[in-house]
Amino acid sequence: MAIAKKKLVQWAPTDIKKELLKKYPAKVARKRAKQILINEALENTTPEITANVRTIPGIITMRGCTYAGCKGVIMGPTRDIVNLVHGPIGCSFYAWLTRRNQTDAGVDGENYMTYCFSTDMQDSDIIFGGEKKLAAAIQEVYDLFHPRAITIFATCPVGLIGDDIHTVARTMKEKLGDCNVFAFSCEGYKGVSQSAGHHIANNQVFTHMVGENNEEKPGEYKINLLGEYNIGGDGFEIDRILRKCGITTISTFSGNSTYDQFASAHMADLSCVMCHRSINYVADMMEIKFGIPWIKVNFIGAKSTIKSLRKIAEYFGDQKLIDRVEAVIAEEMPAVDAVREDVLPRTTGKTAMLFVGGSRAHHYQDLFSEMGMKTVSAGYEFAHRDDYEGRHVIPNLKVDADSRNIEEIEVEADPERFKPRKTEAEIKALVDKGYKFKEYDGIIPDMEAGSLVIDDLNQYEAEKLVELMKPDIFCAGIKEKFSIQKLGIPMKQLHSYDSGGPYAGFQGAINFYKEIDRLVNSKVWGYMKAPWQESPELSATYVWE
Ligand code: CFM
Repeated sequence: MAIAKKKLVQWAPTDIKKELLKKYPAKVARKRAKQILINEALENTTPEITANVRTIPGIITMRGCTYAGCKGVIMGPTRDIVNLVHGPIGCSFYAWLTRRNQTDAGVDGENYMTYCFSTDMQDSDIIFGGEKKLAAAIQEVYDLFHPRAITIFATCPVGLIGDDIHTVARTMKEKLGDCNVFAFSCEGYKGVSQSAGHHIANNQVFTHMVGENNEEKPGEYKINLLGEYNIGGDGFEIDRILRKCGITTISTFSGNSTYDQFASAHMADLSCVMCHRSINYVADMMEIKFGIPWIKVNFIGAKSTIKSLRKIAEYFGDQKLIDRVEAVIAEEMPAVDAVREDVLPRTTGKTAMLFVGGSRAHHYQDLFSEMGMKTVSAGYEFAHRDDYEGRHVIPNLKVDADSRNIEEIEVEADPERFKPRKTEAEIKALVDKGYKFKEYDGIIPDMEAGSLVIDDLNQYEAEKLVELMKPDIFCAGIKEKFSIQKLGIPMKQLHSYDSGGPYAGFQGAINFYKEIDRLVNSKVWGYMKAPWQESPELSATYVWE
């Protein structure tokens, strides 16, 4: 049933929380209460939220599985590596091109992203084992494409029957000779969400590819862009801006990435972390092993883009780069401001809700605030406490059976290749000026007091929240799209961007302003009731009546 549009939020946050929990059995309500937080300004501390815990069975979560995080999120956007799924065909089919990570084949022309590689396990493979079939599939891939690498992904049944995918991978790597073959134990059930899959993928990427190519790369101001997956072409827009500034991207993890980018990542002089959730530990490992410092950046929102560019320039500290960055900002901003000023009178004062993944629910608040819009409630599907409260909580994170399930790899300084990029005095000079390395404060400090921060929001709570707070726009994913629209509220997918984007960088901000203006000011939601529901004109009786 359509909800009549009413502007005023009449419910106090505490009452909203109570309403969300009211229908649950006592035990479930107690558990969910810890994941629903009313933001309050506390002196020097951030309120604590429970996150990265199992979803309660029976609840329709927005989350995905561990395999999705490994195969789809981290490895999916690589273009010259063949990603071979060991499992029933459904796991491949439903992960085939459903995430809008774009690729550009480049001069080498290699791009396997549009293919769907699977061992297509059958009942007999489940009963008698699928290792032989996997070896044959690897051979077939090699004979057909001769890629630099073939990676193998375990799906749930593979874990259950115990196929030893790592031994198959090692044997095939030796046999093939010139093709790197390695595997991921990323069965869907392995962790509480896709976040576990990110970790499994990144550990193997770091172990099997990073540091393989010691060739010096051309270019100045060399960076790694970590946690940028080129959804809707975001990465292309960021690349455009960085190139214009004269900054060289040695590797992107992993939007439109190549094998060689991973292999050369240790040749960069700074790691810039876009999505903290999916990759912050890689930034740490790069620093420990090779001496590359890292900073948090955000290219979502024009202001955030400017801030991030300046932060990169300040790190290198070269006047030529600092001037170039300022020139690019001055060149790009008039077009951004023109569109922003045009939409502002129509968007100011509107409200948004964002429930997306593990970083966008935070990043996109910048874009909305540039449009004068307020985020009244937000949360992540699978982020950890540090993404909510900031990295200072990391030492106190509870280790439970689920997190223990995910391997932490031990990294040490590389005896030959560890090279501090700056002297201690240089780092100290930057820090004294207020420069922040390895820092992420999370979503909570950026949200207003009284706003609702909710972890792992589910279908029921999403609908209830919309019903109570009537936001002007709701942002989440495809599973939420139509149930929210049926409530008469515009819904924007912030995973796939529906069919839009890019939304990163300067051009992305322009695209976003226009799109959100169109959505929140559309009159279509006023026509949710069909004319005959409002005033029935036809009536009839059956002949036998
Ligand atoms: Fe990082 Fe992502 Fe996200 Fe993520 Fe994702 Fe994604 Fe996302 Mo969908 S890596 S945490 S697992 S920014 S696929 S590109 S949009 S949930 S907020």
